[in-house]
Amino acid sequence: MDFPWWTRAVIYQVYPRSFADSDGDGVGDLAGLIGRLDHLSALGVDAVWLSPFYPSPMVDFGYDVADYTDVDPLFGDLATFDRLVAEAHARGIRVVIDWVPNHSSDRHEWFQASRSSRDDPKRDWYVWRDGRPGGLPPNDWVSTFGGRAWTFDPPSGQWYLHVFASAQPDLNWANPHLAEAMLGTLRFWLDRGVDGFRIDVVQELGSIPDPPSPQADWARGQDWPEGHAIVRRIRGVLEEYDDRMAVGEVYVLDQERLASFLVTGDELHLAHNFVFLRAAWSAPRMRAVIEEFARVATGAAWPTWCLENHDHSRVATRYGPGRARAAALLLLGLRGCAFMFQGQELGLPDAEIPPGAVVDIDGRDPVRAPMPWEPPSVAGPGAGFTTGTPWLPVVQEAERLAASVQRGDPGSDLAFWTRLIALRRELAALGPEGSERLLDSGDAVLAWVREAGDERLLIAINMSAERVLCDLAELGEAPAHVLLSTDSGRPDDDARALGLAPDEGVVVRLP
Ligand code: TEU
Repeated sequence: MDFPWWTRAVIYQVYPRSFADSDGDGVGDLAGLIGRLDHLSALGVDAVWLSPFYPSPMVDFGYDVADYTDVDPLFGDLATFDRLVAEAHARGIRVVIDWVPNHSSDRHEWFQASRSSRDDPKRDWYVWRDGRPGGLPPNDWVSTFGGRAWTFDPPSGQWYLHVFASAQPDLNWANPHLAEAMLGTLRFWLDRGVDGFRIDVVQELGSIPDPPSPQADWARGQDWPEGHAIVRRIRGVLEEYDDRMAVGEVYVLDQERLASFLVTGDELHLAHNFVFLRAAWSAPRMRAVIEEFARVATGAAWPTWCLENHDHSRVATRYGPGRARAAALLLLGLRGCAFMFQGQELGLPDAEIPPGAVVDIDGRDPVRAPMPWEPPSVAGPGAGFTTGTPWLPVVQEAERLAASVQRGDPGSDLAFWTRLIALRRELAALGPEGSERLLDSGDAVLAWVREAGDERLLIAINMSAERVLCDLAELGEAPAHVLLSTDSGRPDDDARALGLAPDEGVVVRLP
């Protein structure tokens, strides 16, 4: 059986504003990213996913797209993007880009035309409705960022829908011309050599605001039947090309509905699993989530694991700093595609953002703090991210956690991640060909066996605060070998009656 690249991939999310700044304006850019690609090669990742770099007024830092087929001058230009793809491909790193089909910026020329008059040919490219009597909006939907999901446009006397900020009007996929124009933007980037797309808020696609429905419906979290039809058309465009991949941000907290975008094989290849991302650090809870996904992931569905992105508190803060490595083992030891977020390999916590420095509409600045490449004592307050003033402060721990500091330390988080990714490449049992079987290992320990041919591995993570003796039958009588531990000082001795310190995780070769 042949496994496509994305079934085994480790995909590294770059948030371009915060990765590396080449021109000293304090904001990261594509040339900066090119200059740091060797960090990604050394780490061993298979692909990068770039958050939006399109022209944008940056009301939602690029998730408000004003032109789907260009690069914002802040980040570079199309020639730099082409160079990025070439440089990444030369290193064997694929390039996945973000694509935001649910809404554009209100600065997009399509919306400018749409709002100009009720008779404009593009009027119907967005979702316009009459209000209810008494100056009320068409229905009571609320936006994800708070407040009404409708904004009144006095000149034309109608309301437009926006699931997010009012500067992010929802596109009307029911209009065939809009749909064709959007699908054309996919081909634009596919022709430039991108390997896939991360698709923003898939569950909101195809929302039908008629007739006005009560708010309870909205809280359902949507995954509209029309949305599945739209995703099939998107997949159809990818199928015109070889070997491309679509991963959806499907923000539904129900794994069965999540899997419904995957099982038929003609929608998404992969979908981010927010039930997993939001699960508590507890062995029974994690086991339940992983088992449930396995149960509902029939047909073409393939697992995707992800614990961090640009919207959520980082692992080192959410679970605690001592758990970042064990979380890495969880992420990369499970069968499936793994997504990581820039700085996760450094064990970065959320940054403290002074009230005066908060800029995000939804308060997500702490996870978007710039990458600390070098200690501030050496590189100045920009920590090697910028020679200017960073747009957000770097983490307080930059001196200790900077990439250059960790690179020289075999006991660092970065060294652990690098070994773990290498092991995942090396051992077939950790790849897509390796089966996965969760063990009944009690409330403290999450343990599972990966197996391919005669290669058998046990992965065990102590999620409790106590030292435990993990006396699993799988360990057998003969000595087993610890291939990797989150504790870099642990000897690779006999693993029988495996003792695990709090928050320790190990990969053991079974006899
Ligand atoms: O996020 C969608 C989304 O649902 C988030 O608003 C999420 O609920 C919230 O951040 C949880 O804290 C995507 C992008 O990832 C996000 O950055 C954008 O702001 C949003 O879409 C709008 O495009």
